[in-house]
Amino acid sequence: FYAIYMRSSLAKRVVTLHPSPHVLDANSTDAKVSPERFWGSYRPQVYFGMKTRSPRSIVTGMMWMRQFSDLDMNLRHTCEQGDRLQGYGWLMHDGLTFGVQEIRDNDFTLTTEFVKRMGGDHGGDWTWRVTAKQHSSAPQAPVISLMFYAAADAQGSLQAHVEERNRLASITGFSEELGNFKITFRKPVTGELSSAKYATYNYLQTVSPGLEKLTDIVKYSLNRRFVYSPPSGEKKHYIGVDTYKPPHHQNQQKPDQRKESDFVVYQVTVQTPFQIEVLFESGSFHDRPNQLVGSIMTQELEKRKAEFDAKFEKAFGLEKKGFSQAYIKFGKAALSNMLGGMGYFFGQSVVQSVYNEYPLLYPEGALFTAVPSRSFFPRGFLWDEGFHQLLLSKWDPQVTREVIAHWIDLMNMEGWIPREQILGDEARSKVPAEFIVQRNENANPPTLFLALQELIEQLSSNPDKAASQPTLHFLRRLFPRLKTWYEWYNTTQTGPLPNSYRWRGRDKDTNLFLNPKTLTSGLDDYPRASHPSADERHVDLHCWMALSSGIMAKVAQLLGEPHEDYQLSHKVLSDNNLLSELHWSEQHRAFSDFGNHTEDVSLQREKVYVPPGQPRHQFPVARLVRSVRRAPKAQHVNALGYVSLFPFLLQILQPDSPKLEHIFRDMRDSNKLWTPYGLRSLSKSDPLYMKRNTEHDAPYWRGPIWININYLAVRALHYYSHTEGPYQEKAAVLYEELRTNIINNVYRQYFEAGYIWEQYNDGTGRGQGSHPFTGWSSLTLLMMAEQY
Ligand code: 6A9
Repeated sequence: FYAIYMRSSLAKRVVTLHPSPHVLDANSTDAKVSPERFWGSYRPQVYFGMKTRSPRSIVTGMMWMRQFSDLDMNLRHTCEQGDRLQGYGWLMHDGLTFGVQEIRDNDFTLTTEFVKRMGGDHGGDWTWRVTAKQHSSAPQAPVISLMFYAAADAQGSLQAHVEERNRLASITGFSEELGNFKITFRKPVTGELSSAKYATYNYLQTVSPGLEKLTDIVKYSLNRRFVYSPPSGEKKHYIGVDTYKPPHHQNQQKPDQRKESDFVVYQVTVQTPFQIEVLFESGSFHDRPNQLVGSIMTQELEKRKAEFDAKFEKAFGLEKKGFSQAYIKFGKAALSNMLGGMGYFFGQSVVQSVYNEYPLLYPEGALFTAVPSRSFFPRGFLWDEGFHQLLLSKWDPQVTREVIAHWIDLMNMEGWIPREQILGDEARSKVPAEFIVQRNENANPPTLFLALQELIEQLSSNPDKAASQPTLHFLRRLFPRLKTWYEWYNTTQTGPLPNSYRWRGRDKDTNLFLNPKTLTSGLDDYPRASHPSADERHVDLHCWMALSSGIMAKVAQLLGEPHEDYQLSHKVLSDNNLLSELHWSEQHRAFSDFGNHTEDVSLQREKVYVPPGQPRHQFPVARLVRSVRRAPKAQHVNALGYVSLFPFLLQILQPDSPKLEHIFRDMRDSNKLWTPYGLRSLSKSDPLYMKRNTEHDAPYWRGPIWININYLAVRALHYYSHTEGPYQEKAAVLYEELRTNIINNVYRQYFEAGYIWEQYNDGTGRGQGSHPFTGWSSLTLLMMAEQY
């Protein structure tokens, strides 16, 4: 009985939040406390939409489709790579008051803009303006349907107000966080001053059991019976929202238990070019001077754009550095997409510890965070976020403080934070079931310390005491939890030898991978010891801990808290002799992991026994499995690549360390890490270079160029080139070359292929993987600005 009791109470630990006070007050994101940040484009997973920073926000959004197209179904809503848009993303976005986005569809471009206006008690008003223009290549002006909607999420109500038969003039509504409000749909016009264009109207007023169902509800309501009949042109049938009829096959599924909430869609169908405005007005905003529409909207937009341009130049100084307007435009897009990619998520993770038989639901929680990719992974990732905040802290340190606070407040009593945050139905609907569960042994690089380092540096470089207060106050609230977080790494991720570390979460019981993955390190399939074991030690984690202990010491010191233990850990972990003892391989002349390892592995087709006389096709296709030709033994791992660079990347190496010479040589060697587009993740001469991990698992961190690590490399080169030492000049030369290569390539790919990408091909420089990927790849802007 005791054993059972023990297990269940231990099982609860994983889903029990840490008891120390939250960094954020419970109401910190409420409209009353933080009105300017209440409304925002916090739905990065849709092409265009806004919501408030509240758990069950009313959401607003836009879908669109081209009429009379050969493509039968081209309804666009959530960002999907399968839509094959030529490009989309924010050109300008200040994270606070306005944004300008351009969406390039096949033969037309939609510009989606929003401006907010403060007033009343619920975060004020906003106006959207959508401008559509056909491409010069389009054979004729396309007819487009825009579908603007509002949807409630388990609370609040919406009423449709129809005028002139089918035209939905407005939606009024009420919710806890917004009070009363009104959304008005203006008629399309050609330009700001011109009169209304011919258009047809449809609307849908229905209910939805959850936000992830909105696209399907619209899709299953579409009907071809409507007639488009412009004054000078032929009559044609077009597709419009009608009444919602759930598809039959859904009957088999178990009925949705969730509460149904109001969902109202306004469809306007009109030929390009046109412009259309939608206004949100808060009922509590009484002394509104005028409506934010037409020329007033234009003035407001122009004002915000000018302010944005000025602030951008002040923060990043690209003009002063002599960058051309095209580069500056790219830089603005990089920043704007990271800001415009911020989301506010609410929900529960699904977690698993060794003590529970089945996955458990984590407590409900909120996360305000940037996301790596609006299309493919529009959700929070722990180590991505530290990189994101390196950029955002230069623009708005308040954002960085709030984001770190949200992440740290998600910590459980053990000190663990789930690595990938899949919160809420919408987020979950994008992730296959097998990827949802998060395990509490698993870490992810503590890059939030990089962001904290930046905040601390801002403190010391700013003589204004009053300006330091928000960060000091934040650090004071953060510190108790930060200690626990640091301790969690320092106890659960230790290695076999004193002061060594080991990533958990590698699968040792399989022969299905060429090299079992280390997802927790963030470098997924980067080669590690071939045979995972408790005897491993990982050099990247060692360096992360050296960095983290140093920042812990600094924060403690700033706050007047005991800092000696952190200082001591930092000293030990940064000791170059110890580092070499644990991780330098004389044989490979590189820093390396150590573990039970053999190089002699390959994937081989398994033999399938087919009894004589039986037809071959009745037996399963043989799988690829790993064959090990020579037994593993305890040794340094031969891989050369990003992991080998960590003592340099995180600036643990002393400037006079002779190891720098080897590192610089390998970096500059085109047969190893150097390419004209940045450093490749794994040496071209490595046995696992560009090798698949399984039949279905293409190489990921085994060659391609990743911008987060390249950012760290450029930053480290900058440091070593500004620090006295025998390799100072070499570092300066490498710095110039590497920085230029990366900037030019990411820039070129953006203009040629329409996106900032997840990674870049080491042979051609071409962008590949998810796109847009305006998470850490946007750090290119910091390299342009030379702000490290
Ligand atoms: C799996 C597929 C629709 C992988 O940028 C986020 C992470 C990084 O933290 C990590 O270092 N990416 C990098 O190696 C992307 C991970 C995406 C996992 C999604 C589900 C969804 O299918």
